[in-house]
Amino acid sequence: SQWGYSIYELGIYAAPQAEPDGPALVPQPAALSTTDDEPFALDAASVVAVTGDTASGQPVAEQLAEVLRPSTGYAVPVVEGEPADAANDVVIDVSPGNVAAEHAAEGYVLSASADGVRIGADTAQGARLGVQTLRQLLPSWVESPERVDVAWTAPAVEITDHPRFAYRGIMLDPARSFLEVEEVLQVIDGAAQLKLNVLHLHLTDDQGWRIAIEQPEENPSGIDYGLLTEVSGATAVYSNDGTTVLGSEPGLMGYYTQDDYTAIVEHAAARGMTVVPEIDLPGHINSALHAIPQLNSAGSAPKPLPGQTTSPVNRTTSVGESTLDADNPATYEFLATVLTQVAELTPGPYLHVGGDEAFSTSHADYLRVVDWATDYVSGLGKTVVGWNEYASSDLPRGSVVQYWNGGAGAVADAVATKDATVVLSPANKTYLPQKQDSRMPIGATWACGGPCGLQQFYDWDPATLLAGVTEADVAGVEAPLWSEWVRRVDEAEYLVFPRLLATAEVAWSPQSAKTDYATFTEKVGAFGGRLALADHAHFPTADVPWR
Ligand code: TNX
Repeated sequence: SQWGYSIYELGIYAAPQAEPDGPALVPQPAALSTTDDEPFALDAASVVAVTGDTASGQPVAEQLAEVLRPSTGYAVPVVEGEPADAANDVVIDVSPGNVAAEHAAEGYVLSASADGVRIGADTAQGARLGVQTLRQLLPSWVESPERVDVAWTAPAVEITDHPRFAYRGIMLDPARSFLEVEEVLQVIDGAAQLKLNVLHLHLTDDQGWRIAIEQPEENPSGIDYGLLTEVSGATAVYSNDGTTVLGSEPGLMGYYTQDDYTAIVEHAAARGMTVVPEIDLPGHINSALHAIPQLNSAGSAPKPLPGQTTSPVNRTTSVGESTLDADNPATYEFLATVLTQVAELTPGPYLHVGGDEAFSTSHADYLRVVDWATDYVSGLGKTVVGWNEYASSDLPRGSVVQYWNGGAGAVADAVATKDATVVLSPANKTYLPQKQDSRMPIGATWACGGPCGLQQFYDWDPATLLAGVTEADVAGVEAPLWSEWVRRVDEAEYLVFPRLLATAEVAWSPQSAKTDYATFTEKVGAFGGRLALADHAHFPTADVPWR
C-alpha cells in the first residue's frame, strides 16, 4: 500500500535493541521504579495464571497469551490459581483492594523480576491496562505474528499506575471516506495498546451516512430510512481542491449494518474501549437531506434542484452549507428514530450530537434543534456530548463539551453553570489530519499555521489550556482524525502514528510523570518496531530517533 511500507525495507531502522535507560513505556506510568532484581524471563514452561475473580481475569489472560504465543512460539497456557513456582509465569489477580479506591476503575499494579510478573487490579479493565504495560516491557518482537528467537525478558520494575483522565479517545471519520470494519478494528488494536479507552465514530456528515437505520414502528411522515444508507452510503468526499496529492482519488463509500456496528462495539469493549457514536446535527447533515425527501422543507438547506425532491449530493470538503429545518415536524421524527436506534445499539454511556459549524442555521433554530436533541438523548439515558459550539445551548446537567477551537468563555460557563465536563481536542494539539511537517503529502495546515509537529501534540497541559476549565473539569482528551484527506486504514494510521502516542501520554500520565520532549522521542523511537511488527503504518517523524 502507499504508506504502509515496512520500516525495515526502508533501512532506516536497526532491529530493536535492549532499552537504554529503563523501560520505554508509553504512556509513562504514574509511578515506576526499577529494582536491582534479576529480570523476568518467559520460557517454554511459562503460564499465565489467573487468581481472585477468575471470571474477570480469564479473558484478559487469554488476550495476553494470544500476543505471546505467535512471537515466542511457547504454548503459554492460561491456568487458574497460583502456580507452585511462578518464577517464569505471569499472574493476573483481579481482587478488590489491589488498587487505591480512587483509582479502582482502571488502576493496576505490576511487578516484574526473576520471581515472576504480577499484575494486580480491582477490575478487568485495570488488568487489561496492566497487560498493555507488560507488552511494552517485553522486547518489541513480542508483537511479531511469527516466532522470533530472542530472550523474552522484562526488566525488574515496580509500577503503580492509573490514568490522569477517565476519557482518552481517538475519533475516526468514516463519513467522509469509509473505513471497513476490519480497518476500524486495526485502529482499535493500536489505540488500545496506548491505553486509550474511547473510540468516537463520526458516523454521519454532509458527504455520507454510515449507519443503517431500521424502519421504526411509528413513522407518521412515511420516511424510508433504508434510503439513508442506500443513497448516502454510496456517496463520499471527493476532494479536488488542490490541497492534496491524493485529491484525484474519491473517498471510499459504504456503511455499517447494525451488526457491523455491534461487531466494532464488541471488539472495542474486549480491548477496554467504549464506542461514542456521533450523529452530527443540525448542520453537517446533507447526507440525510440528500436521501430523505421529507427532510427537505422550507427551512432546510441546501435546496433541492428544480425537479428534484432531495438536496444535491455534497462531495466537497466544504462545511456549513447544510441544515435541518427547525419548523419541520419530520426533523424531530427523524432524529428521534435515529438517536433511539443508535442509543440502543450503544452500550457505552455517551451519545454525541455534533452541533459544530452550523453556519446555515439561524441561532434561534440552532437552539431549538439542539435543545430538543440534547433533551431527547438524555431521556434515552445517555450522557450528551457535543462540539464546543453547543456549549451555550441549554445543556442537560453533566453533559460533555468537546472543545476543538474558539474561545474558552462559553465552555467555562457551561462548566460553571451546567456542571459540564470537557473533552479537550484542541485542533493545534490533537488534530491528526494536520500535517506533521512539510514532507507529509496528505493533510491540512490550518490549525498550527504550518505543520503541527509531534512536540506540539506532546508539550501541553490539559489543566491549563482553557481559562476557567481546571483539572477536575476535564473529562479527558481526544485526537480526531477527520478524513477529507484520508483514504483507507494505512493512510489513516500514517496520520495517527506516532502522534497518538503524545495524546495518550497527555491523557494518561500525571503532568509530573511526563518526561521532557527529548526523552519522549526516545520512547517513541523504541515503539517504532512495535508498530511495524503489527503492521500499523506511521509517519517517520524527523524528531524521533527511530530504532
Ligand atoms: C472542522 S472540527 C470540522 C470538521 C472538519 C474539520 C477538518 C469540527 C468540529 N468540524 O467537519 O472535518 O474541520 O477539515
